[in-house]
Amino acid sequence: MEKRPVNEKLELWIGNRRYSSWSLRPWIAMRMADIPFTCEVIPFDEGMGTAEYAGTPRIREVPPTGKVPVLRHDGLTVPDSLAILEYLADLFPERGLWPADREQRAVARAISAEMHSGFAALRRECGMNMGRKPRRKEVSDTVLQDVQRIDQIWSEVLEATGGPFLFGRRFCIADAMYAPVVNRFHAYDLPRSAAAQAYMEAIMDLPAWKEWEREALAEPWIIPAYENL
Ligand SMILES: N[C@@H](CCC(=O)N[C@@H](CS)C(=O)NCC(=O)O)C(=O)O
Repeated sequence: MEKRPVNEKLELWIGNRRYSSWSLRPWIAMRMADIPFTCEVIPFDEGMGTAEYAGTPRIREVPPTGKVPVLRHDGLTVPDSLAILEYLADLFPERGLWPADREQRAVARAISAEMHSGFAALRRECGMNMGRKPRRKEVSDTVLQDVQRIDQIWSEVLEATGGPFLFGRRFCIADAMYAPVVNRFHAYDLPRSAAAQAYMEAIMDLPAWKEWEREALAEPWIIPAYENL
């Protein structure tokens, strides 16, 4: 069996909590699994122009990909939200980051992969914004197709597992992968079923969600381009 690394200290680098959807994924998974970690915000460079951010923005220098999130552990640098979540599942097998049931795990992995590689229109037109006052946005047909597909995924798995989370009573990686979409559905008041609404409420009621939201609203960085979507 693989030996557990000696150094248990985990460091997560994230972007602006207000906008960085990919950062929310590992952050909320670690909170929900009660994994201790330190967290550093590396703000996006857009619209900064302040003395503090003069020169090369740290986001271009620090993460190897020029993007966040990044996990650092025991001399290892893991970029990419899904790769980080997989690494955490390996490191903490007892925390149930993936469902215990093999078939459920296969579905959880498939819908996580679908989220990671898909839904480009929704991501482009309805960026995550923790500070947006919920108001309806008229969206393109392509976005509506994304929204309907996500609603279908949520409804089918919730019906099969009984909720309140996608795979039952334990928050898992699939929930973390879809957490930013919960904000998008809410903030842009996108059309959704009662099952999707109940799921969104379960996620937005979590103390971890409220902690992220509180810290997002306390940030000094407002990026007009993201506010005017
Ligand atoms: N596939 C990567 C994507 C990471 C990504 O695009 N991060 C965005 C923030 S949500 C970023 O760092 N953008 C900064 C930039 O492109 O300047 C992941 O899942 O972590």
